[in-house]
Amino acid sequence: MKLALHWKIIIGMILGIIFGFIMNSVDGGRNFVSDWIAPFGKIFINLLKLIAVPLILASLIKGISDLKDISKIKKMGLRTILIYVGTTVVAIVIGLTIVNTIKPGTGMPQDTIEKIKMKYENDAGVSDKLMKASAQNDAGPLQALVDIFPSNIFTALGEAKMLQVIFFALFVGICLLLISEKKAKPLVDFFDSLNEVVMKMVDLIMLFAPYAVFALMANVIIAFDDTEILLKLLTYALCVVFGLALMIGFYLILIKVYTKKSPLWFLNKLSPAQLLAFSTSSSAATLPVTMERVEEHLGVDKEVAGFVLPVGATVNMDGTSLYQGIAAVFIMQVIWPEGLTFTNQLIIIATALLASIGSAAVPSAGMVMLVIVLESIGFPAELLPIGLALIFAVDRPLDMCRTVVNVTGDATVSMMVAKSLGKLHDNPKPKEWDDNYEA
Ligand code: DAS
Repeated sequence: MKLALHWKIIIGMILGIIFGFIMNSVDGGRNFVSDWIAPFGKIFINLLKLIAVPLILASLIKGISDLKDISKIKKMGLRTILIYVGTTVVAIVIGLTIVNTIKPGTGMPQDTIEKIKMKYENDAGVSDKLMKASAQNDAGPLQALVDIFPSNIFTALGEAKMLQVIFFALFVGICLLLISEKKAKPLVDFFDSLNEVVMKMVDLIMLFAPYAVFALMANVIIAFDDTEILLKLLTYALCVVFGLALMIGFYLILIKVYTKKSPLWFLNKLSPAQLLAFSTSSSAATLPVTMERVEEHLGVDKEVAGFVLPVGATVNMDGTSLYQGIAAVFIMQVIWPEGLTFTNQLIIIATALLASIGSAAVPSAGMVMLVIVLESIGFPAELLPIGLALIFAVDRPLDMCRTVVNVTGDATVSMMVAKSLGKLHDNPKPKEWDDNYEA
């Protein structure tokens, strides 16, 4: 019986969680997982990151040169950015509504705060996030704009600077449209075949996915070492998960109303990418699979998917924005209630929007940008370590959930943009070789 890929990944995930809990309860189990199991998850993520940059380059250059019409590029770019900003603002407003209604941080017992403070305030993970945030702060207001333009394409490719790779690919694609077809053909054909090759690499890498997800999930489970604190933060965590679920519902409404496609069909076809987003907590690592699913199973044309998805993985993080709205207000409810003004909540909407654009698509990036959001409302610097400590214990599972929403949001917007440009194909047929994927 041929199991569809997402069922194989789900089975790998469940077995990995069970194995992780078993290893948590035996002597030396944690070390065994981190020494002998976790590396297979890291290999898988490395392989996905290895092909992300060539895939973006190939699909974007090939896609843009297929557009044949530069005005369509402007239309696609404008619609993409507008819809991305719109969905991100909706996400933040949902998050703020939930956290101000449920008030998960109000009335937290002082001894719980002290216990969390003792355990996490000086944790290396917390100080690492504070350090990264201050590095972002030192940059000038337009640094994010300057960083889009590479001075050396090989450095941009080598360091996987997504926005710089996207800029370069757009630049090359547009120039291919501006030169004679005869001169452009060799380069277009090169990137066309490169795209085919990299897409095939995605298929081969995905054969490894169920085993890799087993390793990734086991490694996540062994990191949980304080269930008592996890339980104290349960209300906060459930607020985030509930908000993220509402966001998925919002996307499904957009899919149904705007593209007239069945929401269940959409989820079924996208699920392998969502499961990887959950397992890896990285939109960047998941990007090649998101692109393969959106192009070959959801019917979005390459030139739309090749632009909207890499841009989305870099600048559109609705799950992260929603989480930042909730986390910022939760922290204030616990240790800085005087900051809970309406004006500050409006500032949170603006800065969480900008922060999600600045967040890298890697695990726990959202927590680094949360510091920027807190500083924007004048949160006392001396309270920042405690603030991050309060949410640190549950950040990884929440990161896994918000990354799923980030990826789902990008796929939703790519379908809406494709539909608006007449580039959304009905009943796409994955390549006959894809017997790992359901038809
Ligand atoms: N893990 C990030 C991502 O890859 C999201 C986050 O940290 O909030 O999308």
